[in-house]
Amino acid sequence: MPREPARTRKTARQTVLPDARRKPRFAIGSVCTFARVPRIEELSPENAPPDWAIYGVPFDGGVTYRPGARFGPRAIREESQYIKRYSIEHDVDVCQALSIADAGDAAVSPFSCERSVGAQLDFARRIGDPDVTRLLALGGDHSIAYANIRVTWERTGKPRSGLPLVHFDSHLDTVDTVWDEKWSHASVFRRAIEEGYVDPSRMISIGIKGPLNTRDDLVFARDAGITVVTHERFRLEGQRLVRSFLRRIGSRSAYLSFDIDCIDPAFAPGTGTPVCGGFSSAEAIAIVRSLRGLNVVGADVVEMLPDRDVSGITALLASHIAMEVLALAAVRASVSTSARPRNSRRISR
Ligand SMILES: [Mn+2]
Repeated sequence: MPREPARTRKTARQTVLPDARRKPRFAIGSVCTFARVPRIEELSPENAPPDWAIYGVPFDGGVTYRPGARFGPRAIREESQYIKRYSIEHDVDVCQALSIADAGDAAVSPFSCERSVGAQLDFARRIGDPDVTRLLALGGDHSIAYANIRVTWERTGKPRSGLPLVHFDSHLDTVDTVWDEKWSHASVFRRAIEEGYVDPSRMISIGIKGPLNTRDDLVFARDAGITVVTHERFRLEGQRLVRSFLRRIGSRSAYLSFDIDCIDPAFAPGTGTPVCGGFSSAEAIAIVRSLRGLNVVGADVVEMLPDRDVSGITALLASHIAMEVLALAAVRASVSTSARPRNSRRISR
């Protein structure tokens, strides 16, 4: 991937942050928003609609083990206050390149995963301008990715082959049913692939690690053509596989789903289905940065569980991962505006 300098546009809508020298980073206004970005209702006219909207999905009714991720969005927002706007590695000012807003939390239906999907769909579809605004969802358990993927697919013109997807996780999340239930955090990509929202031949699952229940758990993913990069395999040839994946999808609109349990519990204990071994925080951030060039048009960061966290380290990491995803989008926005006219801000199909 050639490293073009990410020139920052001059005339675009921007994100206006409070001046940290006047209003310190630890001072919160009416609500605590992600990384101190404005609430979507408070965007100034010149910065509306936002290029990206962050929203929380406080739902954990889809878990197969420990609950509590419903409190993830508020923990991530809380720990995100010290995030800064300029990426050294990408040489891009994320807030200058993109207008970002916090849309608050989605409505959920705590007793029913399927009904909660409906509530989240209704909420997400109304955020910002469907032709402009991309969605980054903070979980919540991984089941909340389904609705965000679906709305992203709708906003990218419903590509018939589905969206390419970069998936970070310990688990494949392609189980058909658990306890006879089709909707859970273990089935999210199975459902999204069945419905055609995701292109499994353009999906890469990074950080998968066992042990699994049975070797049959791998069958669907392999038959569907998902590129499964276990944690062990990533150590051996991960960067090569990521580069070849990026070449294969080119500039197609892609979705990124980040389950915080791909990180070693030593670095991210605040999660509900922990598996030992895994990426360090630094490795995970570096892998996300290595996706530079990815045309990310929707994303989620999920499975952050504050009650199991220590000193907020998992929530802090989740917030930084979310910012790194926005930095990827900022790089694309900066490169594309230097090459194309200003009015080409619509989500590329
Ligand atoms: Mn998952």
